[in-house]
Amino acid sequence: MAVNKQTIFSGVAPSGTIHIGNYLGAIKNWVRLQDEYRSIFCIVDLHAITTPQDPEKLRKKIMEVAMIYLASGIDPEKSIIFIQSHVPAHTELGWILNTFTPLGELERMTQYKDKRQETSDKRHGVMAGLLNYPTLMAADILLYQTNKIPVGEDQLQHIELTRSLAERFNNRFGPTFTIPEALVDPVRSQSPKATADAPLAHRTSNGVEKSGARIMGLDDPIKKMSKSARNPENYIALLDSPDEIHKKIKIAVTDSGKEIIFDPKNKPAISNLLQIFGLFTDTATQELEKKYVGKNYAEFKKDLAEAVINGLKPIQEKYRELEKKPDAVIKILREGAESAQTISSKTIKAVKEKIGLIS
Ligand code: ATP
Ligand code: LTN
Repeated sequence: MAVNKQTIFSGVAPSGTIHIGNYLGAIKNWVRLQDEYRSIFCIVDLHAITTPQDPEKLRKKIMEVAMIYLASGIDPEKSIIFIQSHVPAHTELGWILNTFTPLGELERMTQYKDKRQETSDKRHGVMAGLLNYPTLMAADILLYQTNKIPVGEDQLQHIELTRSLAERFNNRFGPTFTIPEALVDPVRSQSPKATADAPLAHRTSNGVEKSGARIMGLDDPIKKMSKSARNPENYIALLDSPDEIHKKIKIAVTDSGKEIIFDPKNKPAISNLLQIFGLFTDTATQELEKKYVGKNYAEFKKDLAEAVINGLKPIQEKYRELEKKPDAVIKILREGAESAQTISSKTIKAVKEKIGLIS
């Protein structure tokens, strides 16, 4: 791994069902980026426990996410893959950053506000870990002197918080953290050759504007596709069978009218399906629009289901192979943790010294 490369860091929490939104919004881009950047991909288990988890299921999910990373093409020869709780510096820096984070900044995070509703326990109310989720995420990022964070658009608010924490810390104690930036893949509306650094514009009914990758729920195109959705018809899981995929796409909500056009404001459902189609086949949504002029939703949906099935097939095959070799997967994760430990220990040592702890 060349030292002069910029660093990217990202993670997925092992909770709920990994879906094509996670893949298209995050993991698929990591695979492409790992050649260009020093890449660190984490299974953020300590983030998963900010909402209630069953221990047996959690253990399985952690392995599932690791195998999905590998099956999707994250290559341990090129990237560091590890489990967050294997590197104690994450919780150490997370705690330290908590002592520098105004409560009000955490309370206004959208993800916190949404999850607070869903997870609030009748007797005890909300758990403190849910509120402190973003400081742990900031620690994940800042420990590795990360330059870029490839994530879906829903994470931008957390990254803004990370940046302001880092800036404030640097101002008070001197340069300590690299100030990171989000890397959000744009919708491929014009050219399949678009890159995250050269964002494309996409057409909306009121002109041209930029948009980040956000896959919406199949049952409700106004809300993002979500791992914790109660209704499995909200998402296509990465490990869904061809039959399930056909069925879910068939019953996916559509808009009124018949035209297959990309217009997220007025036709959110069909635009979402076009976006999924485009991302799986590396085709501009404008090309797809042309292809489906005069065709009906049923024909379009049948082709879309085939495109998703074909796109997921190699991942699912690789996953089934990895399932047979859990020891090999654990070995990759242990080695990843060692490399992550080497990098992060330098940052945590510097932080402790700067704030007056004896390290
Ligand atoms: P939950 O809904 O339970 O919060 P999630 O589906 O958002 O979970 P995360 O683990 O929070 O999943 O996200 C993992 C990665 O996937 C992040 O980079 C996130 O931005 C991206 N991601 C999640 N959902 C979508 C989506 N619908 N479209 C695009 N990217 C997404
Ligand atoms: N909050 C993120 C998961 C996450 C993450 C990170 C992403 C935890 N730590 C560090 C990027 C960098 C999410 O996707 N829900």
